[in-house]
Amino acid sequence: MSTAPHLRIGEVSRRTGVSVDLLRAWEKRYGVLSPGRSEGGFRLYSEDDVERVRAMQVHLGQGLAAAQAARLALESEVRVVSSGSADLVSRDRAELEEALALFAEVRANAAFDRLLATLTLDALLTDVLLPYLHDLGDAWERGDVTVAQEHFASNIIRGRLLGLARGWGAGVGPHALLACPPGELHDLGLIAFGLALRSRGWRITFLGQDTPIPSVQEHVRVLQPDSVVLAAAEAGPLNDSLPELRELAAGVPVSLAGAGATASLAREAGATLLSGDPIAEAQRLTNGRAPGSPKTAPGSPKT
Ligand code: B12
Repeated sequence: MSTAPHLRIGEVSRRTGVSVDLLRAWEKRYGVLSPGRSEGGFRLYSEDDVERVRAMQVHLGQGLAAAQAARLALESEVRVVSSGSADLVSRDRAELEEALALFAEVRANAAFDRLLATLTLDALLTDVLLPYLHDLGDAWERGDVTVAQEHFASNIIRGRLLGLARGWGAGVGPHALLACPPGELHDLGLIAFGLALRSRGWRITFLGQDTPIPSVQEHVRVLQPDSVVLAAAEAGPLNDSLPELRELAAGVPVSLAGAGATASLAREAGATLLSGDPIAEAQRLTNGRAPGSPKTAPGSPKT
């Protein structure tokens, strides 16, 4: 990313949900932030600083000690794509696609590892995996890819994404409960969304595919998430659960997402619509939260 410093510390705090005091501590103790100076002598921070703070939150959320989390956050800078590595990324993306089509699990995982080492998680999802899944569906529809190839590829990707999700239930950030309604098996977008929320400091409870809404409701009472997000690739599963969705949305903020979620469905359910892609919506949900309240300050107690 490498942008010129232009953000005051309050803005970094607002974007990441980490308190100003804690940001200062991370800067002083670990060098996670490296500010420049405005003409007036104020410290100014860059988008890279924001990325490093987010990486720090992810590592803390995985239970690492602060010093170790900071070291990894500093190392993760190499994951940001620079223009020089764009060729490398397209080569690895092509390699991943070819390996998946050939049922070559080891090759596919190696290409995935290289992509993961080069790209931020947001970029891996937005620029590689989500477009790839989309293309895969088109190829399947055209008959260029068999059902077996599609199943193999989506299962490898699902496994890798859930591997990255390990520990996403830990931490003290806002809490999102994610599920697909009954009959819905497309949960890859929801997993991507959970990962994007996680890297923005959220805590995730993931119920996955085909979840009865009354069962979600039963556990919402105890888990008390800040947000429940239900995703579906087609409208049917959401439509079929409308009465239960209405009941759920009466007690907790509910959002509907995925290609099956429409504005009218969301209105009827008393839910909000997340109509964008998983990464953009994770950012929007995060921005929409008021900073400062105890449940909305990801990362704050750990120093
Ligand atoms: C992988 C896959 C499967 C896997 C799912 C594995 C899994 N664990 O998710 C399996 C094999 C189970 C499957 C089954 C079926 N599938 Co399918 N599948 C796909 C495929 C190839 C990728 C889906 C995916 O994950 N895409 C990645 C997501 C992120 O992209 P997206 O779906 O376009 O979503 C966009 C937005 O809606 C949004 N979004 C999506 N989810 C979320 C979640 C949140 C929280 C947010 C904020 C945003 C968001 O982000 C995306 C834009 O970036 C798509 C092709 C495609 N075009 O997507 C078909 C596709 C979705 N499947 C389709 C069909 C028809 C089926 C089956 C009915 C096939 C069959 N005859 O059995 C079954 C239905 C199963 C069921 N009951 O749900 C159709 C749906 C057509 C439609 N909408 O009318 C598609 C589009 C293929 C096609 N071109 O025809 N499928």
